[in-house]
This record gives sequence, C-alpha cells and structure tokens, in this order.
Amino acid sequence: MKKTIARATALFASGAVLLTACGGSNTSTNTTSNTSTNTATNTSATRGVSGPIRIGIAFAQTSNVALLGQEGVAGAKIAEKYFNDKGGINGTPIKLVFQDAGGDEAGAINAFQTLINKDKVVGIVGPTLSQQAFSANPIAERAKVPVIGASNTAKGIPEIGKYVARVSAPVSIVAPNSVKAALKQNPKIRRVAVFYAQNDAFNKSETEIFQKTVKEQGLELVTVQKFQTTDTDFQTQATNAINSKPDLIIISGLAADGGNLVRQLRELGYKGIIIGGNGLNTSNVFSVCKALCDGVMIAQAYSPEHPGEINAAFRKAYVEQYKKEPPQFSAQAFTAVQVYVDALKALDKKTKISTIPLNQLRTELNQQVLAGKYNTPLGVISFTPEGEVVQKDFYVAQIKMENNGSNGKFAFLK
Ligand code: 1QQ
Repeated sequence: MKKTIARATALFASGAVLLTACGGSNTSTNTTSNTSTNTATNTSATRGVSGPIRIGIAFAQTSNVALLGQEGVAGAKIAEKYFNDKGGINGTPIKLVFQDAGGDEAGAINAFQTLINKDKVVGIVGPTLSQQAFSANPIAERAKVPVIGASNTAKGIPEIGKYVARVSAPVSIVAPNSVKAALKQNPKIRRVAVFYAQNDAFNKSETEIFQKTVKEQGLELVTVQKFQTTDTDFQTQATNAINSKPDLIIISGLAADGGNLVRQLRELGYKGIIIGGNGLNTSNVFSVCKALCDGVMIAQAYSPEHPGEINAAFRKAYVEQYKKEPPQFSAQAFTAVQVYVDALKALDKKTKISTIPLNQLRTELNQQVLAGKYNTPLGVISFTPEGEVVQKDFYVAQIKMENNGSNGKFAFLK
C-alpha cells in the first residue's frame, strides 16, 4: 500500500514539474490527479505559483440548471477581462478555469475535484445551486481551498466550513422584499398560495422564508403545493391552488419548472400577482412562460443602476456584449471573481504571491477574502467571520413582456 502511494507521488511529482515547465496548462496528469489529492497540492506547493493565477469557476454549463449557470459564466468572463485589462494581480494576469458543474451533486463534485487537483486553482467560484454546494463544498473544505458561492442562497451555506463564503445574499434577507412589494402594489392581498420544489435545498429554504414572511405580514397561507424541479405538468397543483382562491401566489422553483408553472397558472385563469423566487431570476424564463411571464415579481440582490464606477464599467461591458441589462447572477459572479482579485492583490503587496507555495496561498487567500472590504457592482460588501456576505442594498423587479411574448425585461420597482 505504502509503495503504491510513494510511486503515485513520484509520478505526480514529475507531472507537476512538467506542468510548471509548460507554464501550467490544463492538460495531462489525469491518471494520478484523482488518487493523490494531498501529493498533488504538496508537490506544486513547494515551488509557488508560476504564470497566470488560476481561479476555478464551477457553474452549470449543461443540464436544465444551465439556464441559471450560463449567467454566472458570462459575469465571470467579463470580470476576467476587466481585471486583466487593469493589470491583474499587480502585473500578473488571472486565468479563469471553467469546469462544467452540471445540474446535480455529482457534476459539482467532479468539477471541484478537477479544479482542486488537476487545474490547481487558488480558489473556486460556484457551484450554481445550494443543493450542489452542500455536497461539493465539503471537498474544498477538506482540501483547504477557498470557495465563494455566487448564487447559493439557502440557509447554512457559509456554515459548511471555514473555507466557504458567499457573495449571494441569503434568502432570509432577499425573499421578504418581494412580498412587501406585492403588498404595496395590491394592499388588498389577504390569501396566499405557496408552491415549492421539494427536491431542492434552496427551494426548501426559500419557501420557509416566504411562508414565515406571509405570516409575519398578517396574511393567510391558504395552501402549500409541492412539486419537483424536473416536473413539466402542474395541472393538479395549479388547480388545487386556484380552488383555494388566493390573491397572491409565490413560487420557489428553478427557471424551467418555475416558468412552466407560471404559464399553467395563467392558462388556468389565475389573475392575481405572482412572486417568483431566486430560481426564476433570469430572462431565460421568458422563453418558457412567454407573454404570460408578464407581471411576475422577483426580489433582487443587484440593480444595474447601482451607482459607482465599477458597476458602470461592468454594466457597459455586459450591455455591449449581450444587448440587455446585466442580470443578478452575472453581477454576483463578477463580484466573486473581484473578491479573489482584490484579496490576491492585497496579499501580494505583503508577500509576492509567486513565492508562496500553493497550499499556503490557498489558506492565506481564504483569510484575506474574509478580512477585506470590496467595492463591487453589488455595492460595498464584506464578510462575517463565517463567510456570510454583508451587503446593504436590495431591490424588487417586475417582468415586463412585450406583446410578441418573446422579448421582455426586468423593470425595477421604486
Ligand atoms: C440556490 C439559488 C439558485 C436559484 C441559484 C441559481 O439561489 O441554489 O441557492
């Protein structure tokens, strides 16, 4: 047994030398990387990080969750260009390494393992879903690699470990805003129906907050309907809900299922306000519920109109490329990359990071991330010692669809 490990170490060590010599490309060492987590980091650890500073991005680029994950990818890419154009880490560029985390736990675990052991990133941004984070983040925690969640909003994410932080404000802070906005728009609301996807950690967490808010606002919770994020047919639950005569419906689901549910509620004749949770917070729902998306209210942890130079630059870059306003998930992904960049710059000023062995750099970067204050497109943010984001401004937007049913936008409410 011992011998095998020793051989794997030697093999990997030569691989690492080769990698360093080639400027650390993303090729090779597949065979040993999965079996030698510790060796991998130890060997490269002795020589410091050479070449561009690699930051791992583990969002969903495939599966139904890609509707959400691709907005994260877009924001991260804008950040990479923006910060490299500004000189990277005091002259050294960053390089984002993208690994598709897919839509489930296995995909996220795979992406994390590859980023940690093969790509040798200094830190990770991701995964897309809280459901995935609860499985994948413990792997980074054990390997002592920092993780910044950019779209994980369920209760309990920062508590996963010392190396886990997030820039995505929790449902407890974001979700209640939409209920208050709905009441402002229609003070006569009394009866509320709530829907949630019961196979997803974030949706379970979000619905708890929605249900608590409904009660706190003195409203009556007339029914709670459950579904799965994989469902496409909501006739039974939608009919049940409509029969209980709600004047507000609140949905915690993901983009595809949530969009379908909105469409079917409208087709069955529901006319009251619909609130969507964070899983519907993407213009990718427009193609699902089309003109029937109109009016859906969604709380936001980002506004394209947030004042300040960095948001103006981010917004301009996004609008130029995508011809629409930047969505929250892109702004949060940009922010997560920025946190690493700012923290690395601060570290580098104290000790040249090219001289710090990778293991040590990951640990020091984690401490620096938590210690810093960042002026980002989300506003000025910082972290609690547990890694929870401290953020000031939140918003609510309402979907406005054009009559053709294919184009729409998120209109921010005053
Ligand atoms: C979570 C979420 C999702 C809606 C992110 C896409 O907030 O899983 O926590």
